[in-house]
Amino acid sequence: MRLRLFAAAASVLMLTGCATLPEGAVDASPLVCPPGTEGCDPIQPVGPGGTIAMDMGNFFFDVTDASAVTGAVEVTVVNVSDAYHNAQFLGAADGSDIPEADGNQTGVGTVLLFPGEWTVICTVPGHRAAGMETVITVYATPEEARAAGEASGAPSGM
Ligand SMILES: [Cu+2]
Repeated sequence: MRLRLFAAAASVLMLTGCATLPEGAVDASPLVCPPGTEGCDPIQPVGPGGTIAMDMGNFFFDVTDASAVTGAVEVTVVNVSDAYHNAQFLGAADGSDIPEADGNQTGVGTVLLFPGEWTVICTVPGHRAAGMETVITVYATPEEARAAGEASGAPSGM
């Protein structure tokens, strides 16, 4: 038993021992891209976009229209409660809005989204934990969005 432990420890040492840095790597620093420099602009989704609409309240999101295709997506949030709420798409591309609305108001924001499944939360402390989290799918093409809408029987809005 003692011998086996020693062997395991030795192999860990050997593994870490192999991770020697190449000469000069210690002095290397991350590439800095001055904004606006060619080839250094943030990667943005390209596509027709589309719309997402959802009700939000204490403490839920209820998605009423999700026919979004990658690109600049117009997100409408209808606040059906008395309190402020918002809808942040976690990981959305640089330049995205966080759609928000005061109590009993409607807000609109543009969110830049790649295809995929997006987690949406309310950023007011405690609201996500209380239930304000949902997942919305953004499709790669209008055809894909339409097919998904037909498959689910939900109106695609397109
Ligand atoms: Cu909220």
